[in-house]
Amino acid sequence: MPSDLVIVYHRQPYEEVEVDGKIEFRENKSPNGIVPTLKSFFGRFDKGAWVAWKNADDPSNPGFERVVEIEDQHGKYSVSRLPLTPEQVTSFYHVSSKEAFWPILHGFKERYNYDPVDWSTFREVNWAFAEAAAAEAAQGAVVWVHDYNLWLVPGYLRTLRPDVKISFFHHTPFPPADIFNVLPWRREILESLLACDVVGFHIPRYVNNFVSAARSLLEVDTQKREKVKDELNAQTSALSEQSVITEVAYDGRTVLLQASPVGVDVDYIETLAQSEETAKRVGEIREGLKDRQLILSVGRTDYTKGGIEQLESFERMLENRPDLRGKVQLMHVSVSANANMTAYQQIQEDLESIAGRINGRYGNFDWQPLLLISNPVPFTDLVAFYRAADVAWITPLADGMNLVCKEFCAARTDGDGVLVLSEFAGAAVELATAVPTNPFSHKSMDSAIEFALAMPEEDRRGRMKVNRAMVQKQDIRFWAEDQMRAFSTPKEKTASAAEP
Ligand code: GDG
Repeated sequence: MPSDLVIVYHRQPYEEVEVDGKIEFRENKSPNGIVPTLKSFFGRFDKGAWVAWKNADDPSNPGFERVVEIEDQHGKYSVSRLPLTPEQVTSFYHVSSKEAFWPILHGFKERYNYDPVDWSTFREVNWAFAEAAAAEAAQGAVVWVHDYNLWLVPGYLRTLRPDVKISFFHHTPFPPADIFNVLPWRREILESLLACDVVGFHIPRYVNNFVSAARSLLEVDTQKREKVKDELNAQTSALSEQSVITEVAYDGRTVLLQASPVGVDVDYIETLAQSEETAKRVGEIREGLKDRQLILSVGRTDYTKGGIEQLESFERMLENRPDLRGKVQLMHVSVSANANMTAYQQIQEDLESIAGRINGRYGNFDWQPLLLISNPVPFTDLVAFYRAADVAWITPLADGMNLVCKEFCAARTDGDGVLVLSEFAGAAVELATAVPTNPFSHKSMDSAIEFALAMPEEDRRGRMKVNRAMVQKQDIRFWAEDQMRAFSTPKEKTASAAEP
């Protein structure tokens, strides 16, 4: 049966586990993150489908089926799994997406690696995703494509299925034209994106960057500009925009541009944070701290997340503020999603080396200043650490949104805790009362963390109240509703047509 919502995302929406020699499909272990959120959209449509890839030569799964039917808490949906060879995966994902696009999207021109990109493989893989989506989509269906590694899918899909509604969401930043245009395939990428009905970004700044890139290469007409909603421009000092372009016309079509910040599942996190088990765990953590202040940092091991710069700031603090030695503890959770890539291995080595130096220089029998955690922490534990921390120190050099800082605020049902947040996280546009910091400046990094550690309780609570209100308001459901409005689904249309 054709589907009226097709989600095209490179990752599969479940985990495969082997039970008695047979493969079973299970709900992803991590209840946070974007995958469960995307799946929850299926409940709003009559029939859903997901398109992902699967390693064709995976020896652990000889019974590989191309399309599987899944039934989980979100309903019934089918998953098309494109069989990619290991060479295709390396070329499409690790080389083109991670070595070429990722650094450019985050503004790291110096890390951009052009030579190994095999553009024909990138096109071939994107074409396969587009064909699979076209095969699943019902007449007039919504096809929702996610992230830069599928940049060419909208253009291909538009030629295969002119009838479908195509929406594309960027989870990363979108860089200014002079950085985006470093990509030799810039025109092809932009033309593909302009074949969409809707192109979504987290914040207005990325929308305007996209328009400036499109204008620099193509004859696009700006149709409409709107003042940025107050809640998205909460802080006058935030790196936001006063107004945002909401529509462009290109090649006889109108494309809606949307700034729609992804939120977190506040209800779920609050329930976890208030559970007895969490309270017990928080008690244990605090007891282990022996009255020390806990600074918590969580992020993937990636140069964009600013882990090295953060540890260096912590080292400077211990050097310059002897009075804080023995009084603070930094827990730095940095988990690698691409441990097999050289760039990420190097960061891991650098983190370990700085952590060793800090602990070697300042630690003693009673106190280890820095705990570096490189293995994933169960989400329930993470929430307990969010609750137990005095300060969440979230300092990416560039980040599309950053959900960790929102999870931290959601978990603080006690109303306490300080958030120090990089100005270059998309979330900084929303979280007006976080302590802002510029991770490229030693002075700014060092003063922000010291300011946070010394903040009086009244100020902490006042700031947390404002941030929590924003995280609660613009939660994951808020984002979902925003997306649904842009889709204007056939099901919703039927429902509203039936209203008196
Ligand atoms: C991309 C964009 C954008 C981390 N360590 C552990 C763990 N995590 C979870 C966090 C959070 C998620 O991973 C990280 O989300 P972020 O949003 O911070 O970052 P990216 O992975 O880079 O996500 C980003 C996002 O897409 C959504 O559009 O915000 O800007 O780069 O949920 O909790 N979870 C567990 N253990 C860990 O050790 N269980």
